[in-house]
Amino acid sequence: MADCYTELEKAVVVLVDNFYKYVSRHSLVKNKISKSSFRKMLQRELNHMLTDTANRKAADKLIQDLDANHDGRISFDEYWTLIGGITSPMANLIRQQECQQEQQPGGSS
Ligand SMILES: [Ca+2]
Repeated sequence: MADCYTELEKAVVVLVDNFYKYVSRHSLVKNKISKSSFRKMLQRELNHMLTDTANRKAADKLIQDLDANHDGRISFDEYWTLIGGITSPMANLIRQQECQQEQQPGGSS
């Protein structure tokens, strides 16, 4: 079935799969990522887009900011806030690059 997915649908599946990859399976708390697993995810999966992923203090600060209900774990909604936080500046960057390309003399016409 996944073969017929569009690029966007595949990207959504990747984002959802990535969350469940780091969910603590042996924990009594279901469907949430522990702090240590979240730190692991930052280092392994987001080390090009986020700086300081190996810095424990910076990672803990990020977890604190995302942990909306202060239970010390990252739910799917809280994880999604992180994804939004990463993609929003990326969208701005892509828009800026497109504007610069349009303004360059001799650019594509
Ligand atoms: Ca939480």
